Amino acid sequence: MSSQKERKVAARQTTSSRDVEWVPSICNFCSTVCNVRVGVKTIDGKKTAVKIEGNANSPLNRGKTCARGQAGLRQTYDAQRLTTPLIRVPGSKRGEWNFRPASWEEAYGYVMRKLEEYQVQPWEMSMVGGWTSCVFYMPLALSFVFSTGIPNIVASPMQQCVAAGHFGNDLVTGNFNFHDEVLADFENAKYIILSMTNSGVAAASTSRLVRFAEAKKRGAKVVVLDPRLSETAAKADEWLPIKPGTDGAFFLALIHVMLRQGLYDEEFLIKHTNMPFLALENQGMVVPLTESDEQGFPTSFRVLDRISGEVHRLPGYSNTNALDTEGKNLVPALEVPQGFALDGNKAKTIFQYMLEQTAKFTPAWAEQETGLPAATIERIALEFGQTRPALVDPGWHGARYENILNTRRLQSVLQALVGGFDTPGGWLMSGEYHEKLLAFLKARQEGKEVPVLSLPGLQFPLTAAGKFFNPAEWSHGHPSFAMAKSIADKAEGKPGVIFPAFSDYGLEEAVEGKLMFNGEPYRIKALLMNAANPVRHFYPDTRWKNILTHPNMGLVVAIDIVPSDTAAYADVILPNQNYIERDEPFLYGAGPATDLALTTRFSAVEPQPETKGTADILFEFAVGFGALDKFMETISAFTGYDLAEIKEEVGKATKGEQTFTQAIRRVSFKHHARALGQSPEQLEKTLREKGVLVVESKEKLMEHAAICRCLPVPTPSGRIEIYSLLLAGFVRQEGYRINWDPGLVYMPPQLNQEKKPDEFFFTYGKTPTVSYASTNSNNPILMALSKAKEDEFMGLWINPQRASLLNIMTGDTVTVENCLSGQSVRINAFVTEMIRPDTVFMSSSFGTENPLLKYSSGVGTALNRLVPYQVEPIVSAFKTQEFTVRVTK
Ligand SMILES: Nc1nc2c(c(=O)[nH]1)N[C@H]1C(S)=C(S)[C@@H](COP(=O)(O)OP(=O)(O)OC[C@H]3O[C@@H](n4cnc5c(=O)[nH]c(N)nc54)[C@H](O)[C@@H]3O)O[C@H]1N2
Ligand SMILES: Nc1nc2c(c(=O)[nH]1)N[C@H]1C(S)=C(S)[C@@H](COP(=O)(O)OP(=O)(O)OC[C@H]3O[C@@H](n4cnc5c(=O)[nH]c(N)nc54)[C@H](O)[C@@H]3O)O[C@H]1N2
Ligand code: SF4
Ligand SMILES: [Mo]
Repeated sequence: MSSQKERKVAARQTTSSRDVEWVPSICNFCSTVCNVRVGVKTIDGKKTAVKIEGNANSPLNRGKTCARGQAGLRQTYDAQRLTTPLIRVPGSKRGEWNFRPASWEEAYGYVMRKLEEYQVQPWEMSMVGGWTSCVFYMPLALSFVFSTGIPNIVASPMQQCVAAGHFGNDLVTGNFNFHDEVLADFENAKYIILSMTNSGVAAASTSRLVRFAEAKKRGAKVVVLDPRLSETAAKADEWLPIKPGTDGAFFLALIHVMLRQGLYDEEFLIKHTNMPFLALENQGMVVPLTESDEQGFPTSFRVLDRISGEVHRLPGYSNTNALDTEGKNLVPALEVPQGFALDGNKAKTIFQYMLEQTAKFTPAWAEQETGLPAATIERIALEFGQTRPALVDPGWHGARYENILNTRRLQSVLQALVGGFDTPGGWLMSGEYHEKLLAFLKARQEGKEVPVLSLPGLQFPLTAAGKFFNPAEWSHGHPSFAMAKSIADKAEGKPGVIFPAFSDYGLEEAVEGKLMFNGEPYRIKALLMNAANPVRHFYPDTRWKNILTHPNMGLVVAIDIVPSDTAAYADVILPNQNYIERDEPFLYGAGPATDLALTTRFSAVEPQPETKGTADILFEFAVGFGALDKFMETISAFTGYDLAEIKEEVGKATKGEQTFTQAIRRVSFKHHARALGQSPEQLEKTLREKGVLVVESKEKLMEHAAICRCLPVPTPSGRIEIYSLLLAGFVRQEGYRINWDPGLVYMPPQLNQEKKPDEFFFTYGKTPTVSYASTNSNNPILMALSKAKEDEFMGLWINPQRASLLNIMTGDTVTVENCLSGQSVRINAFVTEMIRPDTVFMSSSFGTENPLLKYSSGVGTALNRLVPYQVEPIVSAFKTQEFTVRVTK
């Protein structure tokens, strides 16, 4: 579209609001997944989207959207959109953008030929996906790889986002917040602490922001830990400019004070956590006294009953410590008397062990670490411990320091001390999570298996990712390349990674032919990417450019909407229907909404004629690989959908009577309609009208499905695990390392503390007007908003104290050099009091390279040109701030 034509469409789009039809959809600009409605008008005989608004029926975002969501329809009409398959011109290099338009048949034919030419074996391929692929196509992606024998998926919301932080939360609570099973109930909390988070709440994740705004209105006290005055910190009652990477010390000091002053919910700790469990010293570690079954799951624990003064056995998996294995009522003691012994061994409770472990973490100690005054830390501990309900936000983006898993775990422990799970003003589990947990517990009782995708909380990743790690799960005997790399590391005496789920760990070595497995090279020769932009979103950019341009890489396929920085490195680009154009293949739970609700997207406007849905592309590949039957069987096994129904509907798709997307969507509607006792047509009608169907309210769910009070959680013990049994398992498996200490420990960030005046701690974060660094940056409206705040949004934040020493003023171009890796970037300075003097900050939202993206290309500085490849040893999360930088004018 010419820009004149673009302006004409834009002008028409702002005319009268009559004759607008509203079609429900789900925003696709960030993983907050707000429910929206798309206003559609017929212009020149063509349905055209003219407005996007929040859906007022949504229990998630309550009718609101952020600027990015509202400006979303610009993506649909982006003049740079991919509208036809493209094949790289022979003789050109990857990265040059030299493509010719092709038909879908040609594109598929090209893919099949290349796979044959390079003799690509199933394990020599990897899928690569962004959060969109994860949230909307997980059932298909997992089924696709298992039916075609591909043991590799690299997923961008893991290593560089949620994997480490959320795993820390999940170890305590048993849920799986990676897929958003927790929503903090800000609006009912009276005291809120937020750490290392900004866009996850106020800048902006609408579903949280609406609740946060309500909390502010109701007068909750808000404390924000952030080295800079972020959008969220600006709305706080207290901004604590903490030294980067030391949040764990702050939380430990809070725990220290609260445990000693009795500022905890005693009944909750006694009943629903493992604090009263009796533990023994064993090889230098304190471990709870358990019996276990053959698989190593605990079958009993011991506690000292306060009433009888006797030791009782508790059932292994349960939500409560108030009943022993014989059903007798107990009040377990948090502390046992000095000299207490069990079977001749000195024993204490986990609570007492935690008191010992935290003894040194005084506010005065934390002052040394965090740079925050001890008196402030002490006061906040008292305030937090005495105000109910008090809430510490679980946090969202992780991947900054090796200690992030531990830090987020400590936040969860703090939340446990105030007993704030599934209670007003606490951490509320999503409706979908409650539904899964109920079904799981029922199946467990009946000795039945649960479909993988319906497993609640941690059970899901442990089972699903476990399949990728186990060579025996694959007929060709290869685990994922990431696990192969970890096995190779250990053989060389290096630590490796325990749980490299959906990770790119070892990918470069596999492409270069340097990764060995069972005495042979484990190669990766082909990549199939959907909604992924690793050249911009993985660290560092050069690593992925090397992977993509390496001569051993036989085939790169990218499914995208726009010519992204990564699509430029593909051999074949397949254009996707965009989010307002497409009917999705499934009904979904409404994100972290606390009501149990169903939602989906409805096609609002005609898709670009030559674009396809992701499901249909996967279907064509499954057919091409001769794996359709297995694909259908796996979808059924993973989702619990009826196989006969899948076969019937997909049969029509193979005959060309409907698309594969339509086929699976019909099965999905039938499946859910059956459960609701209504017809699929009725369900579709309701969803088309409302966009969201609330199946059971939060209030109802709380009556019979609240975690802890009513149901055990998916931790190994069913209790909230302040002492982590999973981490204790890592110690048994791998030997001790502080990273997996099952108790309460501090891991300082690995940062040079003796810095010269031009050396700084490095921090980054997101911008309210941009999602990630690419999803919607080529949007003229959003770009105009970003440019209106250019200094603040695109500049390097630096405090005037240091800036004046270095003779730097706002607008000056400075070089930022990574003191660890030597990588360097140029960026304009933004001199401001809003940041600690020893720290600089930059936005992670800019630096697009592909010149075809005319509004965003060349604007700002790319974060991943400064961050080296460094990962931590539990989930291979990136350590994106674990270095200092030198700033020169
Ligand atoms: N530099 C930098 N890197 C980051 C971040 C950052 O802020 N800056 N954020 C990190 C975080 S928190 C996360 S969660 C990840 C997110 O990383 P991703 O999930 O990869 O992020 P997106 O930008 O949403 O998507 C990547 C690609 O999907 C394309 N796309 C968008 N919509 C669609 C669609 O409907 N269909 C298809 N097929 N493609 C689509 C975009 O054009 C883009 O090329 O990135 C991480 N890495
Ligand atoms: N506008 C916008 N909103 C989004 C997204 C988006 O791309 N853009 N993406 C969505 C996604 S996928 C995610 S993961 C979330 C991410 O949302 P968040 O997890 O909230 O991440 P950021 O917005 O990057 O905020 C990080 C904040 O932590 C601060 N910080 C850096 N280091 C430290 C430290 O050591 N200690 C402390 N206390 N603070 C530190 C930074 O200054 C910054 O203000 O946002 C979601 N919402
Ligand atoms: S927060 Fe904004 S961009 Fe993210 S899903 Fe909601 S409306 Fe879309
Ligand atoms: Mo993220």
